[in-house]
Amino acid sequence: MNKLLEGKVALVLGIANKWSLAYAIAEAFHRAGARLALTYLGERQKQAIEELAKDWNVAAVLPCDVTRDEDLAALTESLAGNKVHAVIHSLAFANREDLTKPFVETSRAGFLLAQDVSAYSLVAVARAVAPLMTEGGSLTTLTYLGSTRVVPNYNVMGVAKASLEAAMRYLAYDLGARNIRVNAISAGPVKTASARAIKDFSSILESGPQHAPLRRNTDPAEVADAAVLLASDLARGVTGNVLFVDAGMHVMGHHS
Ligand code: IMJ
Repeated sequence: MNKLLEGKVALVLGIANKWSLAYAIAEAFHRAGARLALTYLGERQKQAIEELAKDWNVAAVLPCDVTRDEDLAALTESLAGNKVHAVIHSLAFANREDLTKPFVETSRAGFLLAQDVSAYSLVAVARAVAPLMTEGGSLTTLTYLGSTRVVPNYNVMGVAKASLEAAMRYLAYDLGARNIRVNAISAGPVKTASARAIKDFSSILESGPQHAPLRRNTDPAEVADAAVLLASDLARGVTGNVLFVDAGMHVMGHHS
């Protein structure tokens, strides 16, 4: 592929390990010529991220717990002096029990935690990074079909993703005046650390090959290539969108 992101600096939040969608995206951004800034959650992750990133052109590896305003302020401080062109927001969290019990049992605290980490964080990150995006830019978040359709067990995360998608649209409106585009990629099921923990995930992965229009599951590299597109000038007219990268699964109403 040609160097669609040559000369651009991209901030990627949400790499946990090499199965993370954020990892596939960072890798594709590197291949497309971007310089990367990466964040990690907790000191334990620092070494792991540095190891994963060792072959990339890395401007910074920074701690960032998106629920802490201090961390976001420090992120802005650390990156000051760099112009940032692209941001990938690829993180979410809900209590494990809220992804197994009936949704009606969701506690107030569990609901608010999922909203804080998975949806409000996009607003907080946008506000922290927008001042550095002086040449315009692109912010891309990751979402899932459970935001608009009921996917059993997705529960409180579905509500958080609905909130995330709405926040994405309002941010697209606010930041559009500064030529900052905001979009979401709705990825099909991928076996990441976030998905592995889910019961019956293997049966979910059987659905793609049988029922998706492309008759297969989603490859992280396909999500990553779509993220390169959205961050690139090829997508200069694209903002406020949810782009499905799911082998077409979202079009199905019923299957035979
Ligand atoms: C998650 C739960 C239920 C069904 C699910 C998922 N399906 C998919 C996911 C069908 C694809 C993965 N996904 C899209 C997520 O957004 C996962 C978020 C998540 C996962 C965990 C597991 C471990 C934990 N908290 C989590 N919080 C959010 O403790």
